[in-house]
Amino acid sequence: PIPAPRTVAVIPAPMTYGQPFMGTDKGPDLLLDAGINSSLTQLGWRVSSEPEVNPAIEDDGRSTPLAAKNSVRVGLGCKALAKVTHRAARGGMFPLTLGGDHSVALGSLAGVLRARPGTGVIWVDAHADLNTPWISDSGNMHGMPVGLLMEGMVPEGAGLLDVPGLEWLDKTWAGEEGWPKYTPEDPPPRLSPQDIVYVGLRDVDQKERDAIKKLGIRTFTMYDIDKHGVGAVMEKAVRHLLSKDLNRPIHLSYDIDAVDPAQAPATGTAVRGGLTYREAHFIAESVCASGQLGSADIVELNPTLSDQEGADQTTELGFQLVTSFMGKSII
Ligand code: B3U
Ligand code: MN
Ligand code: MN
Repeated sequence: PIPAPRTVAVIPAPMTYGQPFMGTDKGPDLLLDAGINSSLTQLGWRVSSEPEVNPAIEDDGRSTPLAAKNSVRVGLGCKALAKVTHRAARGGMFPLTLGGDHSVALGSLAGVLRARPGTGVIWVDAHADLNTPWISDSGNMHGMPVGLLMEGMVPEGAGLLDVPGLEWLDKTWAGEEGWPKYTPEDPPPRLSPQDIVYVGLRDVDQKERDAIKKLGIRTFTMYDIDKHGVGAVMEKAVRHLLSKDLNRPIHLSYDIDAVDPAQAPATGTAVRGGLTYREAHFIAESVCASGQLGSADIVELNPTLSDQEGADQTTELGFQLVTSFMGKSII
C-alpha cells in the first residue's frame, strides 16, 4: 500500500530517438506548461518536480546488425530514466513519466519493476509494442518496450548484451551508481505474460500477433471495446491483473495514439478507429478507481505533426487523461 498524502514524482523524459520523427521531445514541456503540477497539487498530491532526464545522450558510434535504430541513445536514456523511477518508487512515490516517445516506458517500467517486482501493467495503445531487435520490421524502438522486458521474447542463445545501450538490462550487468548489479534476490526487471493487459489494440504486426498467442497475453482490442463496451472491458482488464494479488501495484502506460486521430491528431503513428474521447477518459478513470495505480506514463504527443489547433487539442487531451488517472472525479 502506498502511504497518504501521496507524493508524485513528475519526470520529464523528452525522448524522440525511438521513432523517426522529431518533435516527440516537446511533449513534457507542453504538459508542464499547461500546468500539470498545479493540477496534481489541487488533486491532493504532493509534487516532487524532477529534473529532465537528459535526452541528448551522445551516440557512442557502436552499431548493431539487429533492427534497433538509435539503440545507444534510446538504451542509455532509458537507463537514466530507470534510475529515477526506481528511486522514486523505492521511496514510496508515484513515478509519473511524461514522454517522449513510447521507448521511454522501457526505462520507466524497468525502474518500477525493479522496485516493485509484483507490478501489473495496463498498456493502452493502438500498438502492442511487443517487438524486439530480432523480430521488428521497422527497427523503431518505441515499438519494443514490452517486448524487451517480456520473458520469452529474446531468442534462445541471444541476450540484451547483444544490443548496444541495453547492457544494463542483461543479467550479467556489472552494476553502477543507481543501478546495481543483479542478484538472485534482486533479479533483472522482467514481465511475465500474465502481468500485462492490452487495451485499445488495432495495429499489431504479424510476429507480435504470433507472440501474443504463443505467450497467452490478455488483449482487449477495439473489437472487444465495440462488442462489450469499455465498462465491461475495463472491469475484466483490472480483474485479470488483480486476480493474482488484490494488493499488487498497477503501472499504466498510456500511448496517446490509442485515442482516435479525430481527438488526438498530434502523434507519430495515428491509426483510424481509435478510442472516443469518453472511452479514453473512462479507461483513465477506471484504472484510478482500482485503487492500485502506483506509476504511469503518458507518451507519443508530437505537436509538430499537426496544425496548431490539433496540437493544442492533443495536449489538452493528454493533460486531462493524466488528471483523470491521478484522481480527478466529475463530482
Ligand atoms: N508495430 C510497428 C508500428 C508501431 C509501434 N508503435 C508505434 N508504431 N507507435 C513497429 O514499428 O514496431
Ligand atoms: Mn506505444
Ligand atoms: Mn502506439
